[in-house]
Amino acid sequence: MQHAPREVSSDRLTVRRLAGAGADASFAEDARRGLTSDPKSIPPKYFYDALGSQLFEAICLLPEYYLTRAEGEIFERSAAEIVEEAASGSRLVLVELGSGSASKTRRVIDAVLARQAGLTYVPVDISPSALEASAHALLGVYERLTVAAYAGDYDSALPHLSENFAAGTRALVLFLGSNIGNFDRGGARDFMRRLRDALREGDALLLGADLKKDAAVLEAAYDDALGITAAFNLNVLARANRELGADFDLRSFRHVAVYDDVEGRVEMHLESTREQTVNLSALGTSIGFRAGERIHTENSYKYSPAELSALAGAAGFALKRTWLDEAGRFSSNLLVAV
Ligand code: AVJ
Repeated sequence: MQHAPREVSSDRLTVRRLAGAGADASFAEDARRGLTSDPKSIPPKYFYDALGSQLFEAICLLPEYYLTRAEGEIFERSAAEIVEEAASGSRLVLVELGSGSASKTRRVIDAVLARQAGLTYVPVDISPSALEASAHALLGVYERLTVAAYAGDYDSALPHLSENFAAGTRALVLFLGSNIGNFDRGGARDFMRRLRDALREGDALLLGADLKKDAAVLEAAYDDALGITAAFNLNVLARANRELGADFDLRSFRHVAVYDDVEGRVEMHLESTREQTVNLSALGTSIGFRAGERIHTENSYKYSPAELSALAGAAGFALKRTWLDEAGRFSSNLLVAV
């Protein structure tokens, strides 16, 4: 159902910039807090500058990073069913949190447009460049689509979602690709409660969650042979050099990915390979590193089916149905706001 891109008229597109979008003062504050803490950390949302968003797209093509393909397989087989169950007879508005390139979203849009005449798509992404590129690409492909995009972090976008909820519609919120995995377990529940509060009873959430599995499979997914994930991780230091006037020597840090099976999470770190001092001129400060000292840059939590239904219930949703890929690595969970 894909056609060649054509010219896009801006009457079908709005892009609003919220807190957290693009180069933002919060990076300086969060970097200062994280790098002066023990252990050191930088929040993962700062991976996604223009290059970081593209590196993540490359990760999704890696043989080791099975998540994207597994979720794509579920959508290829079951998008029509998912949309049918989410709509339960009503017209849908489609929201996506962390939309990125929105390539998997196309199958969902196809399925919605097979059931209704037009569709409002509301993507939210921290990267304005990724958001604009994906919105233009989608509008070029889908004549019956209107895009109301929000550039910013999730929490800034939540109060705006209902601006797009016309009477008689149901929202289907896509939170795909294991994006939920960046929250710790309590943070995931709290965020989903805030999301629930931004929705109406009967609105749906399609939650893509990666499943707990063998450590070797998980660690390879976050430490690929080509070194793309290493570049993705190190890029946050390059961003700090550019935006915070820092002088990180990227060659003196190495990418580390480990699965902690007690916490059920893959951790990513940047490990200093020598004792060194890094200056951050925009912060007017310098940071010392011991040889082997790490900056914790990301957690990617993995779920069991039981944890997913508990999470849904604790956040004010009912878990209506779960779809798995053939190999049982990844889950798409349809939750309904109660
Ligand atoms: C975009 C958060 C879903 O945790 O799997 C991929 C990010 N980090 N490889 C994930 C990521 C390293 C990804 N999410």
